[in-house]
Amino acid sequence: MMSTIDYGERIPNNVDLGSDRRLQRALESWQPKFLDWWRELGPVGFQDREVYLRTAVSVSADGWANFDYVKMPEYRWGIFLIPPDADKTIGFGDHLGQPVWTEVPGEHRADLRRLVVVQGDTEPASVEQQRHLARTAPSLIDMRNLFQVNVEEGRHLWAMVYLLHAYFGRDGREEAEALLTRNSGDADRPRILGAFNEETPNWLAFFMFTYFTDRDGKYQLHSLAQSGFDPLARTCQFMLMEEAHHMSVGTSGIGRVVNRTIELMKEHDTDDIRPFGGIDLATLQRYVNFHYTVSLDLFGSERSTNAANYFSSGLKGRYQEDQRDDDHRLVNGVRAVPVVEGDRVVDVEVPLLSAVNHVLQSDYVEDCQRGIDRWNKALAAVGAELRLPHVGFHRAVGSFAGHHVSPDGRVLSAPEWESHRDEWLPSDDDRAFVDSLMVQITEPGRMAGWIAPPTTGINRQPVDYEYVRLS
Ligand code: BYC
Repeated sequence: MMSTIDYGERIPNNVDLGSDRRLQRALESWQPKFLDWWRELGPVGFQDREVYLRTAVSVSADGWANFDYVKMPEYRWGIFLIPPDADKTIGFGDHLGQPVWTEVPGEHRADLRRLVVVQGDTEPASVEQQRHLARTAPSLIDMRNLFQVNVEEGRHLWAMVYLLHAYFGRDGREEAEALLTRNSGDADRPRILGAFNEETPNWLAFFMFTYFTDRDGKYQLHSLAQSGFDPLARTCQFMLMEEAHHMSVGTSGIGRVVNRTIELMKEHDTDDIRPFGGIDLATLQRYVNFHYTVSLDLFGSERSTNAANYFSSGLKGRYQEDQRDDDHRLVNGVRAVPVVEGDRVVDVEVPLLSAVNHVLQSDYVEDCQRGIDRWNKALAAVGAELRLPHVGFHRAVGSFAGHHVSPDGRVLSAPEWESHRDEWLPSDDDRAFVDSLMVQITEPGRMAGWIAPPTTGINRQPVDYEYVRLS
């Protein structure tokens, strides 16, 4: 197994693709379809511009990436897995301690294919959702970050398509085709998971998406990185190295909006900064409420037999499974999960194994809170704060689906909840206002008025570097 990446190949890879002609040919016939999809549903405009992008050149933790100008359609999308470890054993479930699988076990084939397809489906979906954003990029560095995220989501699609082609035979190849024919928001052929059919209409939504929804990606990838099916684990481990940047785009993006909001509040001594071209805190809070809750839905039901089966079969573990101090089988434990009883939210105890989605979701909630805490440190200067709403608020999947819970956790009647909708979630007016602020800024180093500059540039370049060459 090679661990360096061969760029002489049509498809860069570190899996010795050249030694398996059948597989290589299958992937080479998928490649033009991917490129057609990229041209048709990838970023609108700028495809012939040189963008300062990161490309994976090795899988070693230090220095795995190279930065240079590339035109997006010429990006070297490839297949990169962390090298195998011959002594590796399965870390959880019924097969605990047995050697990891290098092929798909027949009895787990359908479940594994489903996990790979669901994961793969989100990657091109996010590119589709974000395709119009360059037109209103608030700065050149933001435009570059958008494109970086987009090409890497494209690479994550490659990662899943490789697994489908290499390990799932003919139905895998069919699933790989279908990943390009389902489209975000399409009435007949939508993407699989709810949040990936929502629009990402403006940059505030983009930063919220990269903070909240990409963070679901982090937790799901971590769980799959534990998988007993080793090729899946190894590919997810590498994807996580790329994913970190996507979340940092969200963290720093929201942080910069918050900083600009504080600046305007101080300058004009008012909360009502809309007349001065800033995003007021009430609007920011509504965007947090929306993106956080649609992302909570991505964890599936708090109680899930699917998730229990994935865990006991060794297909999908928990976040940092290897660092958890328990039996890694979860056959005896119990866990309190929230449910709605009458007009109250109460905890009920359920078998731990059935609650692994809830375990993952809770780790995610804690992680989301860390960003909120950081922004609140800055917001203390104006005596304000942002909050994560109650986990039951605005939910379409799991215990709270069909219930009407307020952001502070009260169970309401449908009409009462509806009467507050515009206080709690972005309203048409909010969206129109945020959209009205969106202007494209292309002069290096300059920022749109609603967002502060980032503190650092990319790859130690200055903030005013020409991250996208427009001429
Ligand atoms: N929307 O037992 P349940 C990322 C369905 S993001 C629509 O509750 P389970 C990224 C479910 O399919 C990470 N349907 O859930 C981020 C099932 O249907 P069937 C993506 C949903 O199976 C940003 C039924 O409801 N990766 O990488 O335990 C940019 C009952 O299911 C939803 C993964 O998700 C929903 N939200 O868990 C780019 C990892 N939720 O079987 C990329 C792989 C549930 O009754 N996926 N349903 O027809 C999984 O592990 C699981 O499929 C889920 C669901 C966690 C998503």
